[in-house]
Amino acid sequence: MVPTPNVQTGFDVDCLLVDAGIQATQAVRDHGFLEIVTFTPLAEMMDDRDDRENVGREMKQDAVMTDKIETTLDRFTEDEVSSFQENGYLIVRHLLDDATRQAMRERTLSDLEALVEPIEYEAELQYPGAPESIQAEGGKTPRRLKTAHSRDPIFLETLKRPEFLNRLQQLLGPTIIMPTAHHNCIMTKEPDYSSDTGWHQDIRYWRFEQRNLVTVWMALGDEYPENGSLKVISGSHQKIYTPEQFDEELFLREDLSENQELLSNVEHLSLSAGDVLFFHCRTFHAATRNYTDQPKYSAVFTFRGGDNAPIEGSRSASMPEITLSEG
Ligand SMILES: O=C(O)CCC(=O)C(=O)O
Repeated sequence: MVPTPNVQTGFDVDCLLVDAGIQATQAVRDHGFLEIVTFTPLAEMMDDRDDRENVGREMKQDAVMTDKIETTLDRFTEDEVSSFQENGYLIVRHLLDDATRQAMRERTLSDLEALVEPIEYEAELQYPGAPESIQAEGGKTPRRLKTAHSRDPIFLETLKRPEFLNRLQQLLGPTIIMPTAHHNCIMTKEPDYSSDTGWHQDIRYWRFEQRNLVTVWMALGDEYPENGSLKVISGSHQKIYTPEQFDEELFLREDLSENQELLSNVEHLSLSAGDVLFFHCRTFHAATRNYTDQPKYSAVFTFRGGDNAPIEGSRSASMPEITLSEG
């Protein structure tokens, strides 16, 4: 099998850029194609730095001119958009640069240390594995740090970057609005007292004019099945379900024969630190508790387009929204 050549680009390292260019040229020569696995929005990086402008332009031009290059610049490729539409989710590897990820992680650790509210505790939801009550041993184990956007400007600053915003616009249209009532949190999965989340669609408790929202899930560390990474059912966002397929909390009933075909198509996702998962609000997903001795953290935000207002009086309309772009 021919190995997939790849190139990593970085924010701060000039020589890496030059080096990346040499590697890229060599890879295309050797293999006839190139996959850029880590991308930094070159245009943005270079626009900020006049003295580097020419190098950036040349590299960008090389990238678009070379046949068969598969690239993840600052937007999805057409294939990626099709893949998202077909499967209801898509992972972009290393979309989050290391410095940003570390800053998000540090904020997470300091807010956890001081238990900065608002926090949702595992005990509140009583999912399998959660402590019995807030007073029980491990009862003060957070499940998510809520209102992430107000904890640190880094979250919104990052989401406004072209590599996030362009992609959201490709999926939702030119206007991108972030409801702060949903997700907008740092999901935490602690080793000893975390819980299992059953199969669900996020839209189950949300109320918008259309059932069309996209969630961005940023891995602040590695995520894999043992520490409770997400599992998804590919294509499940396109199907129609009857109320009988769900339990009273609107989890998919795993005991029903009519749900078995769906449940036989589970994909276990693994994310490396800095990978970003985009998924549709109707895509079924679930996760186990964290079976390792290290915590897992993910920053999670949800977005709608301009033509999809929350229904008045619903929880979805109960908190302010943040406009990231106006079409
Ligand atoms: O990480 C998990 O346990 C799942 C979280 C989740 O699906 C959600 O909050 O919607």
